[in-house]
Amino acid sequence: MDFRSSDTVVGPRSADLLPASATTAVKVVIVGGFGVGKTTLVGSVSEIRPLTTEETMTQAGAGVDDIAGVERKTSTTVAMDFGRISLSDELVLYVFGTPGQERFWFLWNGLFEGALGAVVLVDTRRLEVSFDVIGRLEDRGVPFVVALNTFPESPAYPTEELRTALDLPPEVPIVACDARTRESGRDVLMTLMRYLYRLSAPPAG
Ligand SMILES: Nc1nc2c(ncn2[C@@H]2O[C@H](COP(=O)(O)OP(=O)(O)OP(=O)(O)O)[C@@H](O)[C@H]2O)c(=O)[nH]1
Ligand SMILES: [Mg+2]
Repeated sequence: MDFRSSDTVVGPRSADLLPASATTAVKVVIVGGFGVGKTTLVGSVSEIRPLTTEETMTQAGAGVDDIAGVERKTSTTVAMDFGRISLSDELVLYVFGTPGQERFWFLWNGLFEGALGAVVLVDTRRLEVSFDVIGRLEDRGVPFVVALNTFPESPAYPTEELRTALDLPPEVPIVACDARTRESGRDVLMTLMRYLYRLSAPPAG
């Protein structure tokens, strides 16, 4: 899809999608278990009004939606989140958030098409919801960084303890963040871009 062609863009004007100075546009995906803050992160970093596909959680989801630990949550992503952020004058990131609930995970295929990397958002109070997500990324061979979203009662584990618990290789960056603030979300995306750059750079020596 050519974001510059106004004919093909439905919704925001094409100028909203790609600033004139941008020379590189990169697609990244935010993944994570149910209710870890993916939609919040996309919304806080985006410079354009984020596109979200949130639906109210209803009684129909009772017994299907696992709300343990996130009892106050009233809505959930059913297709995707979309936002845009300029990390520099030239570099623009298109940020796609995935649905957290397993019954919507079949949508991952489309959301990962053309993506260079991913952020795994983790709620350290509910580490177990991250295991499958990380496994699926590894199966796909998509490079990722891990961002620990800080909630008020989040236990503060030492990073290396979390690395072991999540069975992450030593090179995968782990950073703390607050998905509600733009600066913090931006730092996470910068960490991902630096990591992707390191992976693509030829080894020194
Ligand atoms: N305290 C705190 N609350 C947060 C943070 N991030 C998100 N929340 C809250 O946690 C709830 C879940 O956030 P969402 O952004 O909807 O989570 P999600 O991962 O998109 O959820 P699904 O799409 O249903 O998987 C919301 O009520 C947010 O306001 C955070 O960093 N700190
Ligand atoms: Mg969501």
